[in-house]
Amino acid sequence: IFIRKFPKQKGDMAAASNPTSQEGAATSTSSQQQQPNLDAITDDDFEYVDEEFVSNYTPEEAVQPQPTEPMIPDLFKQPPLVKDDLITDTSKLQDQTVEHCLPFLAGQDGPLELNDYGLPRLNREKHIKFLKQSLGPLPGRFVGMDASRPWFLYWCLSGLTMMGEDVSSYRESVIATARTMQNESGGFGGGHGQLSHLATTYSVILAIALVGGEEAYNVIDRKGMWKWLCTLKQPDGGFQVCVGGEEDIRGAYIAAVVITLLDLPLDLTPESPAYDGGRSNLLTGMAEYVRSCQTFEGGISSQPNNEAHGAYAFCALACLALLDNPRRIIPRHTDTQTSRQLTALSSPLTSYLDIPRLVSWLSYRQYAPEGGFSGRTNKLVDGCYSHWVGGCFPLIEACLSPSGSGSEKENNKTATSGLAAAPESLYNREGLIRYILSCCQDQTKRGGLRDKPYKMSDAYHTNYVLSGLSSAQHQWDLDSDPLPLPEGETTPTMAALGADSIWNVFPFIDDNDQVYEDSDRVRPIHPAYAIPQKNVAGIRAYFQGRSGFA
Ligand code: FPP
Ligand code: K
Ligand code: ZN
Repeated sequence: IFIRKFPKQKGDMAAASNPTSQEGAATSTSSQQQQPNLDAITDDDFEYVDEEFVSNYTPEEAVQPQPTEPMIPDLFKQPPLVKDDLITDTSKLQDQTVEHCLPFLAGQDGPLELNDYGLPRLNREKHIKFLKQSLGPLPGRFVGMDASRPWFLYWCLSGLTMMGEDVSSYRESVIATARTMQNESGGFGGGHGQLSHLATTYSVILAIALVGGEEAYNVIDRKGMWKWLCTLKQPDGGFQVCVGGEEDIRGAYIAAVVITLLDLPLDLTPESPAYDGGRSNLLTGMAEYVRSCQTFEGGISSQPNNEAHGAYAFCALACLALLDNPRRIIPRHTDTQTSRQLTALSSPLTSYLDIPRLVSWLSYRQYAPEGGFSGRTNKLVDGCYSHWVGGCFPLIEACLSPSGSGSEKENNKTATSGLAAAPESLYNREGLIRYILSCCQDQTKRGGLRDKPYKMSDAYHTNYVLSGLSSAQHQWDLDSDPLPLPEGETTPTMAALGADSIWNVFPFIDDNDQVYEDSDRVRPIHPAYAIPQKNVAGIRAYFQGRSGFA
């Protein structure tokens, strides 16, 4: 039996229980009816109603409590109450963005059917159709995106997978396409004859993992990949994104993904710029490189001394989470009391980020009333940061939670719903979900998801908005404690210390704040690889089975 909460309006209750009360009549203007004072609603105004029970009642018997208007908290209905007096181009754009978002947040985006909380449903059919179309031949104006063809594969297959589609029927076409993109010198380019790049290599490998199957895995030239990665490895621990290209934190994250998914040998070839006679390997100095990208703001930049940006915060956390157990490697001791509390579980020698500062920076990324995240200080909300910023929280929450909290949660099932009580979050999940469902869906027949209202939907935003929705709708628990590091080591030089971490996932159920129906929950994806756990397990199992380059 599903138990569901219906909000009741304070005014209705007062009128029903005390018909002689003048108070309601005297103060109730029509505009107040449209805008009930939500602050005046207390917990007593909510009750559990058994839907089955209600539906078996005749209308005369049952007064079915219905909200008179969608339950939208003021936080998501009004411009910010505290504002800076300084007016600049930046502040004007920010104000304009709020003006654009408010009607969508208030459920006034056309004649849509809204749920009790004022939110449109996830328009799966339209988004699925949009992604399937984006996988097919694209019009001529997309010629500039030619080198991004592998990205389209990943974005579309990943988005479809999260919405519950079986993408194995794309296996043959992914195999044929990937073959043309692979270079003899290792790695994948954006198309036939294009230079290998880590970004295109990452998206081809994830696309292969998503369609799955030995024939697809077998396309990857592991030996070439290993040699190529060795030529990208730099003496300071990081990776260039292509031969002679820039070294940045995307390179480090993607290298960690490729090394662990393909179970590559870690030895460096003598051709590697980082080769030092056998003391260093592919992982040496990588975590230090990640640390060097944390900025004065607490966020992470693409390279040391650049501006902190959400996309790089995800790369940093996910990279560390693949190198070692996040509980050990992510936090770093500092002298403040908060830091001591937050890093109580970690060892000072082996952890790499100042988490209190990073959490502070990440928290500043979530805006009200928009509810979504921006990518950097003084910039605008954008749906894709639902993943780049939102995707940081499962990694941070997991590394700060006590070990084994997943199984504890199972035992704490509440009697009424049979579901786990919602733990606290480091960000406002309701706000993000409101932004995604209200502002990021293209409700025309085009479908797809987008940056913000009045922007065009595209495959990139469709995928990353859905990834962000997925992380907001799930709770991840790291179920493994750090294994001891090898004798004398203070830094990860072994693959799989992190990639082997066991993660448990639960639907995030919040009895107070779940503002969407369970049918609008998308599938979970691995917090660091950003594809489902079963696809990670499939490709890893295939390559772990082979020693050397047979
Ligand atoms: C700014 O764009 C965007 C960046 C500085 C970084 C973008 C990088 C990624 C999205 C992904 C990197 C990760 C991998 C794994 C390849 P903008 O100025 O248009 O947007 P903004 O105003 O929101 O900052
Ligand atoms: K942007
Ligand atoms: Zn974006």
